[in-house]
Amino acid sequence: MVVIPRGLTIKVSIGLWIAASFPILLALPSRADGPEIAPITPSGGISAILLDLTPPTTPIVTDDGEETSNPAQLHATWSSDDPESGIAEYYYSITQDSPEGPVIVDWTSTGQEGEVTAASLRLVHNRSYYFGVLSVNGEGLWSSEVGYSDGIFYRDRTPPSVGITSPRDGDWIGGPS
Ligand SMILES: [Ca+2]
Repeated sequence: MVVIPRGLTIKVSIGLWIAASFPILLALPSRADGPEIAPITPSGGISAILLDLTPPTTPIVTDDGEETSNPAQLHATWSSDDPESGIAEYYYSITQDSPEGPVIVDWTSTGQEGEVTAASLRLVHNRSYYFGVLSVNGEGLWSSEVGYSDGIFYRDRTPPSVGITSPRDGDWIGGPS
């Protein structure tokens, strides 16, 4: 146990500061995988704050297979874990041609939903589309990398419509006279 005097501000990790307006008992963990647990005990009361100093895992993202024929929507599912503070929020984006390609859906929150159906899209024939997903844990830490799907190809399978303007419907187009 380390006792931190009243009035001190200590930096516990990147981006995390604790203002010691009361004596703080900081218990460093015995676990080998890092200083993730630090109970804080104000004088006169008992409370504990779980500090999560590790980001969530990079999301694993799965789209709907090799190919789609729907030009208007794309769907994907994903998962990411954080055993200490859980997942608070996901963000996804969609790019064309490659994970680094042109953005067709910019970063959008799905809350805690591990899937999305992006609608009102206008996919281009014979192009591939990639979902990128970031996760945020309960401590506000972002996954250190974007997880990407392996891409889904859009192929237009709708036959073109043919409009016949001549002869018009019902026209008599001749025969033996
Ligand atoms: Ca964590």
